[in-house]
Amino acid sequence: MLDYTLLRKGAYLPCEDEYIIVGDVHGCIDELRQLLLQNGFHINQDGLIDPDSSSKSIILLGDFVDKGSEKKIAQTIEFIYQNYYHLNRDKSRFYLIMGNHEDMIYRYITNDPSLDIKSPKRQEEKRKYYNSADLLERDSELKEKFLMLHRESFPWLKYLYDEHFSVTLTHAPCQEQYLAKDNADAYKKMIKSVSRSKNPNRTLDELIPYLHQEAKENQHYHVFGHLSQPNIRQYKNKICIDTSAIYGNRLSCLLLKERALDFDSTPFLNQQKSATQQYNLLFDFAY
Ligand SMILES: [Mn+2]
Repeated sequence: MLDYTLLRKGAYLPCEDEYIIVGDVHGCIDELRQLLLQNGFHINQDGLIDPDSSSKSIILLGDFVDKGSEKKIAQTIEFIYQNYYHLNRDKSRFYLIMGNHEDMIYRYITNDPSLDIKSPKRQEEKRKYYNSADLLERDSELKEKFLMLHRESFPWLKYLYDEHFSVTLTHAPCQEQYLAKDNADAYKKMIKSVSRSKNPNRTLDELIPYLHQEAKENQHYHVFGHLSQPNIRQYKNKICIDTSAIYGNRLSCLLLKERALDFDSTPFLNQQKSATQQYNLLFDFAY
């Protein structure tokens, strides 16, 4: 079991700030840098973001590790680590949300006794889905940096502008009864939803019916990643911004300022081998 008491509690974001909220990076460091550059940030030769180059705060929606090449995952962790402490020196400008991959990597590299790490099944899973674990086990400095970022991650963040407009951010979609709640059960649901690979014959809308059933025509948005999609998927107030960068598609972000949502994205830059997947489309119904 992950000790959810170690996880930071969720938090409310200052509404006077504006935000760039980036979906699942999975080692796509070149695309992350490009997305920040095209949104006004300057990055110096040492990889440091100039805090005065943009008034936006950065939020990563979780799953910045795994799937990418080891080299790119290492660069991603270094970039996030150095800029996390650099940008947050005077005030909060960089936030991290916990993804299921950060959660699992943490459990592997801290030898979570409930994981039964030595079992062939776990070893196979580690090799197949959690390739950052091996890298961090070989590089103790990088592992320390990852552990510090893991400790800083939030299960949820909420931007509550007024009674008509709010945006709740989590890594995975979840039922509203768990959304922005602070207990171990809710954290689990906000970090990971039902596995698609274990349910290959069911559509995503069948697997997580609560998402479209609970969707409402209002401006209390729930924005999440986790379910890699070919494009940004929105149904009413539910929005998925994981557009499959590491699968060779695009890295996307939500831009949030006052009562307005905007979106941007950048294509996969082919600086590493892309992963493969079959799209299982969210909100794949006529509406
Ligand atoms: Mn995920």
